[in-house]
Order: sequence, then structure tokens, then C-alpha cells
Amino acid sequence: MNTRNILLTSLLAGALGLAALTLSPLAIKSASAHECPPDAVSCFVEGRMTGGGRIDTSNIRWPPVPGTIVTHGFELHCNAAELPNGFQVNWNGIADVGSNRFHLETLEDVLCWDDPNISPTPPNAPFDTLSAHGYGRYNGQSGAYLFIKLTDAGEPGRYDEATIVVYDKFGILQLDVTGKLKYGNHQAHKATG
Ligand SMILES: [Ca+2]
Repeated sequence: MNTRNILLTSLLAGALGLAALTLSPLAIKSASAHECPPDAVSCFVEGRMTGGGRIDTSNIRWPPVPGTIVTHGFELHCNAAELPNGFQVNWNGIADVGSNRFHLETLEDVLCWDDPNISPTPPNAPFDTLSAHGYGRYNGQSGAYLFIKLTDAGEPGRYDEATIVVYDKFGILQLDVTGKLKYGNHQAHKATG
């Protein structure tokens, strides 16, 4: 099992019960190294992805509230050293009390690859999937952790997909969702210059 699978397993396990909702420092550390998925056509691809929209939350894992509205917007480079890199997500809380937001401050690691199961048409970039993790502000408080996986499956964006996981600075799970876009679009771009 590679580090990505360990991370995803820990994240999924975290959604299964309150006792497992805290992300351990070890789990955060295990996410710090990226490995290419074994079925990637090409990996460590240069470029960037932009976009955003509203995510289908039919299968949201946290908060476990049907109808939760999750919107996001981003510009991310496949190389964390290339700027700018930004990611923001907003969602409503349990029982629709208040609104929550995460704003990326530090992009720790990012990886772009070509998933053989995704065929963007027309192909605007040599990759279709970006995963990354980093730290930022959750409701204004720095030190929150973000994991994301974003795909571009062509246009319109209804087949594009986003996985977004947010832990607050105390390691408490605040958002865990995977879904296709109800509105919006993800667009992969080839490297320029
Ligand atoms: Ca798209």
C-alpha cells in the first residue's frame, strides 16, 4: 500500500465514527510524500489546473447532512514552487448552522498525472488529475489541513470530480466529500514557456 492509499484509507476510516475523526500527526506526516498511482499513464506532469463550482454532495461523508452545499475555487500549479497557488472551499455546517470556509495558505505537496480512466475532450493538457495537500485557515484560524484530488474530464464540467478533506488545527475532521460538479468546471492547462 503506497502512501496515498494509506492516506485515503485513514481519511475514509475517519469518516466512519467519531472516535476516528481526529487525524493523528503520524497520518499527516504519511501524507507528505507523493507516489504515482500504479495505473497512471504519465506522472509528475507540469502544468496547472484552474476552476471551481458546486459539488454534488449526495455521498458526502462529513458533515453527514443531506443537502450540504459545498462550493470551491482554485488555481493550482503541478509544481508547488510555481505561483500563484490558491484554493478556497465554503460549506454550510451541521443543521445548516453558520457557514464554514477554508483558505489555502501553504501548498505542501502537489502531483499531477494522467488517469487512464479519464479522457478530457479535447485534451488541453497532458494530465487530468491533480492531488495536493497543504495548510491554511479554517474559519479564520491557521493550521488547518487540506487534502484535495481534482479531476478534469472535459467539458461541460459535469463529469469533473473533486475530493476535498479539511481538518481543523486541532486535527478534527470538518469536511470530507467526493462528488462530481453540479455546476462549474475544472480545467487542466499545459505548462507554458
Ligand atoms: Ca472540465
